[in-house]
Amino acid sequence: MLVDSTMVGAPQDLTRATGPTTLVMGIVNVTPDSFSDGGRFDSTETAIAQGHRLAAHGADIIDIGGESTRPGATRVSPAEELERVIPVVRALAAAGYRVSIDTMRAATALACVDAGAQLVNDVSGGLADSDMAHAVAGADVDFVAMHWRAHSRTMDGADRYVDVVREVRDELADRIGALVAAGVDERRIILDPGLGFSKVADNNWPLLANIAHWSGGHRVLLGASRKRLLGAVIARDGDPTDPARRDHATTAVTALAAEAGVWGVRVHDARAASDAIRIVSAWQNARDTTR
Ligand code: PMM
Repeated sequence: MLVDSTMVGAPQDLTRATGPTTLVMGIVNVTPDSFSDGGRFDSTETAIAQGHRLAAHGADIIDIGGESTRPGATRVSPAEELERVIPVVRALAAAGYRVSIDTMRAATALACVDAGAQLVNDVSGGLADSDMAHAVAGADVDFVAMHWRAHSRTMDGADRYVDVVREVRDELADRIGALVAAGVDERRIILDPGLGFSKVADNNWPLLANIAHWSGGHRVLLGASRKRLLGAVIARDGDPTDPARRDHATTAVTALAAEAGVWGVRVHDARAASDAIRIVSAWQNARDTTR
């Protein structure tokens, strides 16, 4: 039952969402070397099984990538990237899930759209491959344009900012300009601040705290899951460098993102994210209907 906001005081289900809620994008890295889950899903079978698991745990979108973007990573060949992702995209799209392809290559993106992907997630926002903007313009897909300055081998050397919020806003605006000039419908562009990409831990927090200042009303995707910015904050006596121990911190970011109206969160633990978003919705609905 949808909540009627005029029924203040009447018995009603305050826990159901009345509007769009933050989407959960579950991560499937078909790679041997991603920082957080490298090697766990690097066979076609384990990757497909992980996609099913994420969907069962509440993921709205399954994001499939075949190239690690961890700092220092070397690139895989286009052929190898395709070989890793295509069977996984095909199987999970055929299962009825909304599939996203995480790639910087136009050819990989197009092949995956042919195989059923509905969203292209490009961590370079179209910068790494000059064919990407035209490819996306001709395809019926949403496009995630992430803030990015350099490939993994050199990105840690491109992390100087005077005003990180303004610079990310301006650099994303350049990307939007180039994409729209190539024919991409601006409404199909989703912006991502690129947490951890060419950013030391402290560069990320102003971007999270000031989403409205750089997103310009576009839909926003956040990829904080298990990243170093979280490890830097929660470090105690234990091992702050173990990404798998950052899931509670990730869930805290998800709740705050949902409260801020973020379109989607890209996470490893779909169940935790989905739970957090439902809790935020219940809280918001009670606030909206009983005030
Ligand atoms: N981070 C990673 C990979 N792909 N895509 C988007 N849109 N945003 C991100 O922050 C992002 C991404 C690297 O993290 P992983 O190794 O855990 O996949």
